[in-house]
Amino acid sequence: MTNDNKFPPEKNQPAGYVPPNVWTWERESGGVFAGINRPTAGARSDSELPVGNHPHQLYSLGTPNGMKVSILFEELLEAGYAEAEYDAWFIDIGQGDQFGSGFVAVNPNSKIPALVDWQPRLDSGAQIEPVRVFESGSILLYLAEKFAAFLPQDVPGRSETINWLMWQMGAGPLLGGGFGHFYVYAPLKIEYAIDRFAMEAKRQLDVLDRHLAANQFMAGDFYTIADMAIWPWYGRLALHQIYDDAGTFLSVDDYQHLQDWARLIEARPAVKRGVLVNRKDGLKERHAAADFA
Ligand SMILES: N[C@@H](CCC(=O)N[C@@H](CS)C(=O)NCC(=O)O)C(=O)O
Repeated sequence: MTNDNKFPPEKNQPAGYVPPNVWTWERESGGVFAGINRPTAGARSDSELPVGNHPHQLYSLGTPNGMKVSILFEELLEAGYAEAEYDAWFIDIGQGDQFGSGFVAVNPNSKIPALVDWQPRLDSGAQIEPVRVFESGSILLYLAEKFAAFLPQDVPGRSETINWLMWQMGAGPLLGGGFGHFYVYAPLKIEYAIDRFAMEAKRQLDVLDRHLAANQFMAGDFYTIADMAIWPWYGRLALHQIYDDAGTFLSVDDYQHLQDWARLIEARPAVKRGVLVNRKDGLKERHAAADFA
């Protein structure tokens, strides 16, 4: 790496820091989640995952990425798809549950949410492997296709739904890993980083607001898995429900169409249940509809 006068090291943070030629992991970076971060993948301990009575076994936590899937399950059940019953198990990412061998076998990327579907084995009657599904967008698509629900069957409607689903999967890390990390979790406030990601977060909010000015839902006239992917992040940000006072910092109340959509989704009974799943302050585990009582 060259350091000419345009980038004097004394302007770096910390002052004088110059990236070495080869990065090595010498110490934790500090801040929330630093204790679980390592530069390597794979299992760190031997532990099996629990399996309940339903075909769908969800291993998750009530974060925005986790909520996407529990909201879809609750929407499917609300719409009368009784075969969408599921067991939702609490994965404590702060304690490193995602690095247990059982979890890693389901998701080699060690992130919630992860799903195991035993239905194909039950249907075949043979000892075939259950289907593993990881990445929240993949899980939403898998379930929407399995039940032919919340995903339009016509080509334009299906494409528009997947457009916005993929938009969320690509945009979300800039909001979460970018803005959220530097605004809330980083052990020091870095103006450059916060400015960069606040700018991007606001640009994304404007993308949504402009789209929702002309569309009731993300894919047009119908509520789909695209809304379920986007709402836990951007809807809840608009409603001041994530990242402390980030809603104020980003002036979320200015995005009127986003506000209307966020409230519309929040009012759905299945969404109200879905956000409680796998939360210590909600329903830590979910095995039956009666658990919500
Ligand atoms: N792209 C993934 C992201 C999932 C993700 O980042 N999950 C976080 C919680 S919201 C996690 O499990 N973090 C644990 C870790 O990084 O070790 C998805 O959408 O499923």
